[in-house]
Amino acid sequence: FPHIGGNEVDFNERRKAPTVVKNSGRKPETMKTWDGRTVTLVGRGIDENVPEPYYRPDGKDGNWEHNPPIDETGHDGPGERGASVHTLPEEEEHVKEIIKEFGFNLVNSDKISMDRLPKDLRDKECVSIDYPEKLPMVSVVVVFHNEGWGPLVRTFHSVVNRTPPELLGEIVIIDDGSIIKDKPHLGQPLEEYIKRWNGKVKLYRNARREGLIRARSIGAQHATFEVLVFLDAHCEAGYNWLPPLIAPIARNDRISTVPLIDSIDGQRYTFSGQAGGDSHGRAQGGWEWNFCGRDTHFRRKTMAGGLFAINREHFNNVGMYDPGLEIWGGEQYEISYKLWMCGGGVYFVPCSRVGHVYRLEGWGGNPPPEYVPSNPSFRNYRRVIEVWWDDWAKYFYWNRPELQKLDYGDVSEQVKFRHDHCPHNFTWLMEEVAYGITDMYDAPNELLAWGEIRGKGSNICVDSMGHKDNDGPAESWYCHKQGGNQLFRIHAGGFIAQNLQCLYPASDNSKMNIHACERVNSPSNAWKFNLDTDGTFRYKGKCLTRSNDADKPTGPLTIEDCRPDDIYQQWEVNEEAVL
Ligand code: UD2
Ligand code: MN
Repeated sequence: FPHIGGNEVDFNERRKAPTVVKNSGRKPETMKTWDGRTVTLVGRGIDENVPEPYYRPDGKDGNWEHNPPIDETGHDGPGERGASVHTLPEEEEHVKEIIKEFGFNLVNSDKISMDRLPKDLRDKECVSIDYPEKLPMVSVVVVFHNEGWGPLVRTFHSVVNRTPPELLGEIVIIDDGSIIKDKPHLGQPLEEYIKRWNGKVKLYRNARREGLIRARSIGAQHATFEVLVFLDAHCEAGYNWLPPLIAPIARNDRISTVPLIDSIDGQRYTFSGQAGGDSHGRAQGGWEWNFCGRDTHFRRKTMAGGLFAINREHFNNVGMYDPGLEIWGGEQYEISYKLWMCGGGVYFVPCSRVGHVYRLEGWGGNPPPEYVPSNPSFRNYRRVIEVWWDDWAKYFYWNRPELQKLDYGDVSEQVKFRHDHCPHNFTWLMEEVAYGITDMYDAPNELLAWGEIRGKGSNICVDSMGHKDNDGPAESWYCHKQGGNQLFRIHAGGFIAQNLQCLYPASDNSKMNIHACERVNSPSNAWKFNLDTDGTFRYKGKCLTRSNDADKPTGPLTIEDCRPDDIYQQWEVNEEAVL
């Protein structure tokens, strides 16, 4: 493929081992670890010469607020300030295909100006903050793979339009192996289009798809300015988004900052604050014990997503992202743990807002991390867990026992980096950063057994039939040893779980439902497992029962009075069913 401004990049050739910098003439700082060793911190740390942001009591606009204000004349077309954009009936069929291909309604995107104004969702206090006068210049890094045109290009427009020109060094875009033959707009047309920015927007193409994680590290290696800002390829920068985001980094180069990510609807292109956040839409990143989703019950505070800013040298010093992470997922945990545990941190900056278009259902592309162990995310998760979680790893494996067999490659470089440079352990992270771990929803209950639940002496297994959220009953079906819908976990405290949901009898005991696990307040909504004795699974004293009809051995599972020596009420849990 043609490329601009550089050669095709082979990641392995370009990757350099992390080094410790001794910049600003200061001696590298050392710190004692939890186990009494001394490690060398990377990065400079706090620079007292950079003042903290200052809230103006006079209520006047802060020094970096757009001044003169952004000219709003002419901004009255579709989608301006986040006004809802509508699909016409005759467009609907085409829209469906477009969503399948790109994950967004590009027909509606094309109705909106590239220079539209976003909706300003900031707290009104944000406009009255003075940030340091002198701030570092940034390289905005955007990686993309097979993205649609409008949201991609609007990302560049929004950054150019709403970043003070003296701070915007460049926008580095990395085409991560897009298939130009299928997406011709990403070839010559994109190269022609970005010329309007006179070289500020630089395009590099990976020789092959590296995945978003290595692609970002490649972008960092092309970048030349002091601070890196990573954005997805379908973002819209908010009003005065950059100074608040980089001010904390100017003061302390060991910390990384995360803007508040506003959600842009992929159909109508409206803006809304984050779900799960407070009344201001302020949600902080977190993780569940199995790394799937960010359920509020399992929320752990103060972790980054994929949009963040970091001092470029510091990103290098911490070894960028673990290069063994593939395609998509888990890198936000890796970089967050690394930053916190190695003497820095991750901070949310509520006055910096960036809109992000979330993929719509029906997208045929890179899937979110559904429960398929072959998904590259799970390999990534294992790498992160094995390097950073210490003894806490058991909680992950209690929720994902089958992943203990998944190959995750070699992490010795990451382990060595941690050993040499990181003073804190995971317990410190949990206590000092994530805190609040006493609730039963926080730590999973111990895993007693996992695998298929097989009727004793039979070929019949408990099967969720793909149901969840109470949308249909779990039944019995022929054992297939493929895991999936027949993979269950038996947890102390009385839970039969699949993924993050649990099995419970319907109120009339005529069938089994699967839905969110219930808080156990009394033994009455807990299962009792007699795994080592009579093999019964009991709920409120009654037994889980499969069909005793030889002609119809599969079907509904019931809860019946327990009968001694009834083989149809006896179960075995076998780990042999995986993947
Ligand atoms: C979320 C994060 C994203 C990243 C990801 C987990 C937000 C708003 N987004 O992404 O930053 O942390 O979760 O890994 O927090 N891409 C490539 N190569 C690939 C696949 C994707 O370059 O092989 C690009 C893609 O075009 C996009 C970016 O990577 O610009 C992130 O991917 P996404 O937008 O599909 O995923 P999303 O928003 O769920
Ligand atoms: Mn995205």
